[in-house]
This record gives sequence, structure tokens and C-alpha cells, in this order.
Amino acid sequence: MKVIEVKKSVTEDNDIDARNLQEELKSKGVFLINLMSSPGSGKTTLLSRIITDMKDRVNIAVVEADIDADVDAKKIEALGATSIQVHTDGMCHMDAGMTRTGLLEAGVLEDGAGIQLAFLENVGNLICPAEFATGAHHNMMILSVPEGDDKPLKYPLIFRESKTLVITKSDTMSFFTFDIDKCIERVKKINPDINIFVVSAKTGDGMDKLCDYLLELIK
Ligand SMILES: Nc1nc2c(ncn2[C@@H]2O[C@H](COP(=O)(O)OP(=O)(O)OP(=O)(O)O)[C@@H](O)[C@H]2O)c(=O)[nH]1
Ligand SMILES: [Mg+2]
Repeated sequence: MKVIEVKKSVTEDNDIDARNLQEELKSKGVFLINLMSSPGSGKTTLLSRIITDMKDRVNIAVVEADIDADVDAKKIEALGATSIQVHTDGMCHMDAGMTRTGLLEAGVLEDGAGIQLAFLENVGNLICPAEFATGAHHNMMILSVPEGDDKPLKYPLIFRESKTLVITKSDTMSFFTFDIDKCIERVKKINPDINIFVVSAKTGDGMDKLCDYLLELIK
């Protein structure tokens, strides 16, 4: 499994780089999802579940972005999906140039690679990743039950920038004070059009609906 170091892009306009990457991916038939959340909310676990549930229907690749370590990319590789570990030189976000390098090194951009769905697992953080376009066609975020239903109030930007919210670790609901109705109301106030799924990546609860939705997205 490959580990590469990527540095902040030198180009001036990240938004232009992001649009170019979107177009390049589109021309190759790859739909890229930028997955964002706080550390430990369950990104890698959710991706592992998605790969396991969908691998007979779609070819998936994952770019794992972290400050250090290669544990996440190894977990994805063990499931038989294309994966690469990207280290961000200490930065708490990915930009479009960094994402492009990761996809390139993973072979996703090669002609005939056959990847239809790629995920960027962004660095665990609810602030910085929301501020930078990555070249993804779709921003998806996770809020896990143990984090609390007040997070939309504290970190509105990431909820505004996301087209999909996955509320995960639903199996832990009885252990925490998490008002799901209040949480959804807070999120919808920030972003009325957001699509919300409630799942447990541990038990598989709610995963069918999420996987059907992903298949619709890549059509
Ligand atoms: N009970 C329960 N635990 C979960 C679920 N999803 C993830 N976890 C646990 O949450 C912890 C963190 O999960 P990860 O998938 O590593 O989280 P992450 O967001 O990828 O973490 P970073 O990459 O470090 O930001 C692990 O101990 C998982 O087993 C879930 O649906 N239910
Ligand atoms: Mg992870």
C-alpha cells in the first residue's frame, strides 16, 4: 500500500483547480465524494461498510488523508478496494491539488482504471476541510451520535457546504443524550436541501438506503 506526502498547492486559485479536477474525473467516469467529519466519528468504518455492501455493484477507490500513519488506507486495502494514504504535511485539510496528486498516485485517473466511485476521506476536523474545494462532485459529512446534537450550532459552515449528512453510530443512541429531531431541525435551518441518513456502520442499520442513494448519485 502506497503512502505519499502532499504539500499545499502552489497554484493561486484552488477553486479553478477544483473545477478542472471535477471535469477531468467526469470525463473518466469517476464520481468523487469528499467525506468530512471530526476525528473518530466513523469515516473509515462507514467507508469499510459501504465497500463491503457495494463491492459487487461498483468499483470503489479511497484516498485516505491524515497528518500521519497508514492505518486507514490499510483497512480499506484489506477489503480489496483501491486505496492510498496521503500525508498532509501537518495541514488539517485537503485542497484540489493535493486531492489530484492522491488520485493520480492511486491510479484512479489512469485510462481504463475502471473506478466509478472514489472517496476522499478528508482529515478529521469540522472546521478547515469545509473551507477548501477538493475537486469532489459531492460533499458528504458525518456526525456521530456521541459528538452531540449541538454540533450544527457550533460548526455551521460544514453543514452548509455538505449535500449529504450521515448521522452515524445510531446503535449508541440509548447511551447518549442525542435529540435526533432537534439535531435535524438545526441542520435544516442551515441547509434546507441537505439529504440526511441515520445509520449504524456497526450493525448495518440504515445502510441499504444510503447505498441505494450512492448508486443513484453515480448514475
Ligand atoms: N458503536 C459504533 N461504533 C462505531 C461506528 N462507526 C465507527 N465506530 C467506532 O468509532 C471509532 C472511530 O471510527 P473510525 O472509523 O476510525 O473514525 P474516523 O472518522 O475514520 O477517524 P479518523 O480517521 O481518525 O478521523 C472506532 O472505534 C469504530 O469502531 C458505529 O456505527 N457504531
Ligand atoms: Mg479514518
